[in-house]
This record gives sequence, structure tokens and C-alpha cells, in this order.
Amino acid sequence: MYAQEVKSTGKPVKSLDEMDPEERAFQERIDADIKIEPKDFMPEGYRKTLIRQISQHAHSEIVGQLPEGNWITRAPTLERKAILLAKVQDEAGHGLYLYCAAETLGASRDEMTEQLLAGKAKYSSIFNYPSLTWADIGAIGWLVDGAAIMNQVQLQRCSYGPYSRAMVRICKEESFHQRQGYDIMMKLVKGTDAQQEMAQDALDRWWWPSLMMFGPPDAQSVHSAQSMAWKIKPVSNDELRQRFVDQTVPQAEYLGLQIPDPDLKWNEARGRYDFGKIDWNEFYDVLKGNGPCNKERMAARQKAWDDGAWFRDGLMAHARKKQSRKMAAE
Ligand code: BYC
Repeated sequence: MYAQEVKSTGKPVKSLDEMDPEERAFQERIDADIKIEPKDFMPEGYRKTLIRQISQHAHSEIVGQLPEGNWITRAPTLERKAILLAKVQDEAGHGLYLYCAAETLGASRDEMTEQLLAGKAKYSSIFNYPSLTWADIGAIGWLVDGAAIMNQVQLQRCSYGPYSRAMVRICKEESFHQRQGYDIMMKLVKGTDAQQEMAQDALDRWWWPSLMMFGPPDAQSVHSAQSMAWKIKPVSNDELRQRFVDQTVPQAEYLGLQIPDPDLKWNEARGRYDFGKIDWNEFYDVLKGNGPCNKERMAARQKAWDDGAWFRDGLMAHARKKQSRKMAAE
């Protein structure tokens, strides 16, 4: 088991009166929307929450390259191949900015990777599903990147400066990713019957896992209350999921595709879509390591880590040699 199940209960959020003066001053800065920077005072819980979320976000970007990387050699045209290659390279870049943002909090890249490989850190559940056809590359861009943007746009307002700034650039690139996915879907729905069926099949398989990307329902979300009080997470899991449904349903209609949810219905009074029940057992099962591709994804990350050992050793040997020369010269 390498992605632990949701199990902690979360602690109640302290009121200003219960805080010591340093912590109160910190909370007042947050409440006044003043960004927290690496050298500022921060409660240990704030630091740990950020390292957890940012490192898991970084792991998701890196693991997220795998389902798409699977299609680089099989993209249908040279142009599609170049676009997909650029997108996958962007994901690597996102992972790197995010690891850097987490490093400003005192976590090392090696420690974060070791946490992932030991099953102590998670990555997004969505990347444990397989990309079976070319249409899946369209669905990933449209739905998975669409869900990611919905989540990340609000993270641009996160109280921690380095994370919020990393999000600004990431969101710009994600918008291109989402467009390229939608463009693939547009092409397929205008194609042959077989291509239209492929597009529908991809939507059928990616819809529910995309809704799960936003995390457990608010009532079961362990970290939301504290993370929202610290403005690490400005908007709740359920609200973001609802915004995603409201935004995506008209896009599916434009494509002429059917969202695989018989309970999906416009609610005039709410001015939003009602949608069916999410299978949370499936979500928790994927988090436990039992999704269709968990083992394959982790094996790929483990191999990359093992294959890079000689390079990390070389860098360390070089640093030690430089240091000893410097000391000898002093
Ligand atoms: N998958 O209390 P909660 C991309 C975990 S990549 C797995 O609500 P929180 C892309 C959660 O970590 C974009 N685990 O937690 C790349 C926690 O467990 P731990 C990825 C999940 O943190 C390549 C537990 O469940 N985006 O776009 O307040 C190609 C309780 O949850 C998931 C991000 O990472 C999940 N879906 O809220 C294409 C965004 N959901 O940590 C595209 C940054 C929940 O206690 N992260 N868990 O062991 C966040 O915004 C928040 O961390 C979440 C969860 C909304 C995901």
C-alpha cells in the first residue's frame, strides 16, 4: 500500500483568543491577505500542511506525465506529437517549480521523493487510470486539466507567496493544455462513427475520476477547515467540484457528447447543475493503492529514482570535492 487512506480526523481550528501572541499576529496577517514569505514566522502546522500539499501537487505533476507519455510515440500526426510533447514537458516544469516552492519551507527534494516512494505521500488519484485510446489524451486535457485549472486558479490566492506565484505561471500553461484536449475532442466528434464512439468512451471513463480529483466531500475532508482558515486553500472541495460540473456540462453539450450521469439535471432554483452520487469507495480504494495503474505508476517512479542514483552520487562527489578545495585554500 503506497498511498495511505484518509484516516486522521483533523483538529478544530483555534480561535484568535486561544492563540499565543506570535500565532495571533500570524493569523492577523493571513486575515489581512498579506502573503507569508519563506523567512517569516509560521506555525509548524502551517509549514507541514504546505509541504504536504505542495509536495503532493508536485508528485501529481510528475506522475501525471505517465498516462500522456504513453501516447507520444503514437500521436496521429506530427503536429499532435509536437503539441503533446510540449504539454508533457510543461508538466515536468510544473513539478520542478512546485518542488522548489516546497524546498523554501525546508523540505529537501530527496526527502519528498522518498516519502512518495515509501507510500507516505500521495499523488492525484486520477493518474491511476489508464490512457487506452488517443481520445483519452483529449479527455485528459479537457477534463483533467480542466479540473486542475479550476483548483489552481483559486490557489493563486494562497497565503504562501512562493506557492501562489508558482500557480500563476502554471495556470497559464494549464489553459493551453485544456484547449489542446478540447481541440482533440472537437476533431474526434466531427470524425467517423468510430471516432465519435472513442470520444464518448473516453468521456465515460474519465468523468467520475475527474470529479474525484477535488478530494473527499467537505464533511469528510480532514484538512479543509484548518487549510481554509490559513488561506492555503481558499475554496472548498465541494464548491470547486460544483463549479467544474457547471463549467463542463455545456462544453460536453457543444461536443454533442453525453455526460455519463443519469441524475445530472439543471436546477433552476440553485442556478447550478445537480449531479449523481460519486462512488467514494472507488476513490478510497484507489488511494489505498488498488486503482488500475497504481503499481505501474509507482514502479515507473521507483525506476526513475534508481536510474538517477549515479547522477545524484556524482553531484554529491563534485560538491564535496569543491568544498574540500575551498577549505584547503582558506
Ligand atoms: N487524490 O482533507 P482533504 C495536473 C487526500 S496535477 C489523491 O480534502 P486537502 C496534471 C489528501 O491529500 C494537479 N489524494 O485534503 C498533471 C488527504 O490525504 P493526506 C494536481 C487525495 O489537501 C499532469 C486526504 O485525501 N493538483 O493537473 O485539504 C497531467 C484528505 O483530503 C485526493 C493538486 O495537487 C486526490 N484527488 O485537499 C495533467 C492541487 N484528494 O495528504 C494534469 C493541490 C484528496 O492527509 N492540492 N486527497 O495523506 C489540493 O488542492 C488539495 O490537496 C486537494 C485535497 C484538494 C487535492
